[in-house]
Amino acid sequence: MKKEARYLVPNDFMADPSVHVYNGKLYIYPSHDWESGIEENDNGDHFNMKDYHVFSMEDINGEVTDHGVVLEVENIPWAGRQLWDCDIAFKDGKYYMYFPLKDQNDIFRMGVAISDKPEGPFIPEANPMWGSYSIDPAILDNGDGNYYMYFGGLWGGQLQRYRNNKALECAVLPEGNEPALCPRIARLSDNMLQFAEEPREVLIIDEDGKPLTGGDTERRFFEASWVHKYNGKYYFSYSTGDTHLLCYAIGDNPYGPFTYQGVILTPVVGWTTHHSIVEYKGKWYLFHHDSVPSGGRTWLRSLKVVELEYNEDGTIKTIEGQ
Ligand code: FUB
Repeated sequence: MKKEARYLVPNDFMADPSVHVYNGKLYIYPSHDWESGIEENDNGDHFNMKDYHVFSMEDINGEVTDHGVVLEVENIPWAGRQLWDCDIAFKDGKYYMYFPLKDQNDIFRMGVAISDKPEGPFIPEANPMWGSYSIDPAILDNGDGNYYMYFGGLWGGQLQRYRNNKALECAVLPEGNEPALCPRIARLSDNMLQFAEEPREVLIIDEDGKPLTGGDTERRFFEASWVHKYNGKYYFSYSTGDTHLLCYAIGDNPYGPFTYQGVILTPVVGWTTHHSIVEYKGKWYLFHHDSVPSGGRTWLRSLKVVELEYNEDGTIKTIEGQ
């Protein structure tokens, strides 16, 4: 389906939007792209982001307020480089920002920063979360007092360097009929600052119950986890990375397994595709990005929103990215 999308921040480059409704407003937590001069490579070194802004809106067609810089690499005690996609959770009057950042050994870890307000500023903890690795945290508030972090990303996201939560000597990417690498999930501790359990694999299976394979690049997980609930089901959505699709799979509980359903968004202009799905004032929206305004420069991306619709059976109507 071809649909009209709206660019949200035309005067700057923002990507990877995580969107939540707090106090009746939409709050957008994106990555902040900039021209750092680093050459494009498969390791993602050109995504050399150094701060986050927060944006809010009271109406999907209304003004977008920029709340300014809310967290910077230079203020994070354990920082190396590259602030990638973040997400937020609210609990007991505090807002927790979870962000992936390379440490001083160039290893991605998850950090936490805290604020009393959804618009920040966010104050970082002194150390990354114990046992954390890879990128793209997405937090599910399950509504029962439990919060879960989904995470992981291939290639520059370093997930192929781990098995069973331990670092490998050499990275291994499954190929052909080998089971694909899965995103990870861990319940968060009561104080929201650590994992409350060892991260587990989130299985994505096909219609016959078989795990998706590494060679199935049009369907297997690459990065950009997001989870939302619709009609009592859990929808796990993600990017297929090098095949540039946003896909989704449905499960009955936060841990899955999730059964592959189809494509939410066909490829956009730019290499990456990344999103969030949120309900606001009775409608559903897909927030995402593309590189049209920068003339296709993959590291300079622009935020967009488009309405997302379901079929009667709960499947999502595919949206054309271009
Ligand atoms: O923005 C940097 C990385 O690009 C994100 O973490 C990935 O999901 C991809 O969008």
